[in-house]
Amino acid sequence: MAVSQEAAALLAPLGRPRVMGVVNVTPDSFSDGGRFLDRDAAVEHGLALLAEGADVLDIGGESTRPGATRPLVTEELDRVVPVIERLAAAGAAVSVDTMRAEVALAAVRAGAVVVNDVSGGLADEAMAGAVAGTDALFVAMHWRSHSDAMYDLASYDGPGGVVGAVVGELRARLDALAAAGLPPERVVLDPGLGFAKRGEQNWELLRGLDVLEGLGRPLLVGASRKSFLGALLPGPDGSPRPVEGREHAHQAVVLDCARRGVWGVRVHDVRAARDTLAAATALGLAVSEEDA
Ligand code: PMM
Repeated sequence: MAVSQEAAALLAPLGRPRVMGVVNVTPDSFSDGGRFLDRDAAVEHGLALLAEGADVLDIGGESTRPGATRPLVTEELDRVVPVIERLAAAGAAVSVDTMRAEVALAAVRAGAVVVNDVSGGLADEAMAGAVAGTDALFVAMHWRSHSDAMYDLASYDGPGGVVGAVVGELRARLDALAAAGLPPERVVLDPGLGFAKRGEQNWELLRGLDVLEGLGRPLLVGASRKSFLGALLPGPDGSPRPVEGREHAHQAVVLDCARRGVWGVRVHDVRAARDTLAAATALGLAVSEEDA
């Protein structure tokens, strides 16, 4: 199926990265601490992010934090579908952050125009075919396993190191998705910062984004609040900087994404990202991916 007009509009050149605002509807997300479990609060948070300039809202009902237990499908549906319905009705371009085909389909019926799968279709073999039958975009993130085992798989000893491995595995995802009926034109790629990557490997990936751009698809980058930023900024006792103190370093990443023509940044602080992108644009640093 071809993508919807709304989904196609999300791929049009904009001259700066799209800002995807995170709305976690989970009791245990490390960064929101469960504050938005309540649906009304999640909708309110989404509307606030929209008012701050979010181009897309990413609604997720499963925490991918290491050690988090997976919700039942019914729980995940119950968390995300009502929130998506209300935010889509309010005019937001909505993305659903899920690894489950059943949730993706219900989300698209509720108004989502993007399916953001951190496993790139690997966690649920029905995902690619299910999304192929809709008119939504698909975000395929680099992923090696569920969070309980992902750090055991954070070794990248082949040629090209972590960048070479991520490029090769994302290329394989593009091929597998196409074989399931989901062509590359409908896919956005994401290096999956923090997912089976240890501190320095995330910086290598960010420095190597131009190699990922060689895959010919728009890129989404999610660095916001992640532990590699905390590890960059240790306190006097060597402990990582807590989540709430990582935003300034994150904005340097957002600026670099603008300079490189990245398609989107997935962020918690939408206002900060839009401010950085406004300054990047005024400085002539922000480019569309075609011009990068
Ligand atoms: N990171 C998280 C969740 N979903 N989706 C994409 N596409 N890329 C990411 O980097 C990503 C994601 C985990 O972060 P959170 O717990 O702060 O939402």
